[in-house]
Amino acid sequence: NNNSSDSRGALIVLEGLDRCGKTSQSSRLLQYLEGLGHAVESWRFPDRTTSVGQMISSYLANKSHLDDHTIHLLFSANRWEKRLLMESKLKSGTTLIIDRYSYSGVAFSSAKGLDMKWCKSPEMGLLAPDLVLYLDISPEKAAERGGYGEERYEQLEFQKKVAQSYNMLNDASWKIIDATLPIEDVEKQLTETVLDCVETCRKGKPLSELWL
Ligand code: Z5A
Repeated sequence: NNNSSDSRGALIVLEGLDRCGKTSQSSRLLQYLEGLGHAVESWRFPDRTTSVGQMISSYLANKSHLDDHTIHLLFSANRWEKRLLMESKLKSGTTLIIDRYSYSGVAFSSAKGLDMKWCKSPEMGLLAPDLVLYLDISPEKAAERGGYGEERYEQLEFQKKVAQSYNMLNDASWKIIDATLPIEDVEKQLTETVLDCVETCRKGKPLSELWL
């Protein structure tokens, strides 16, 4: 479809272990695409600003305790509460760069021992990313980056299990990026792939839903 008013934005997700550099790269990608004149926004999950997000935030800060299934469903609900807005932004032509999404939901909960199939089910019907950029780094190397903070999950043994879970989620929309390189080199690996994806979506690639 060549009618530019029909062209949609791309749904681009950054995933990876804690300290892999997602936050740094999402702001760089935002600036890069804005610089080229694209309509683009950067989002992150958990979105701690909603009431569900505040429950998640307090759990992550170890200020509240929740059953593993309960927190899993809250993370998912936090994505569902943004689904309509996400779809309307994409359809109006805005590209979204998202720091963590359903893959984090499944990888972190299944690393605790929850069944992976069960973990995937509440994600069904959310919008599927056009591109998942997995910032690949070993848990040991990630831990060297300034050390871990105080939040739940920021422990080496747990991050190793998360890495194993992520390995099982890799599908056709994934691109594995070497996240151990200097920040500028990681960015270079990302920009070309992202531009291709934005272009493909602009040309009319249909939106689809999780979970394949
Ligand atoms: N979680 C979940 O369980 N279920 C879900 O559904 C979702 C999430 C969505 C909070 O996420 C936790 O929630 C998270 C998963 C779980 N727990 N963990 N672990 P969050 O997004 O709030 O927190 P985070 O993802 O762990 O983010 P982070 O600390 O912001 O890390 P980052 O974004 O990957 O990295 P960064 O801030 O860009 O960089 C970290 C440091 O490394 C910083 O000092 C940088 O300057 C440095 N850095 C970055 N890139 C490089 C390179 N290339 N070389 C050297 N140093 C670098």
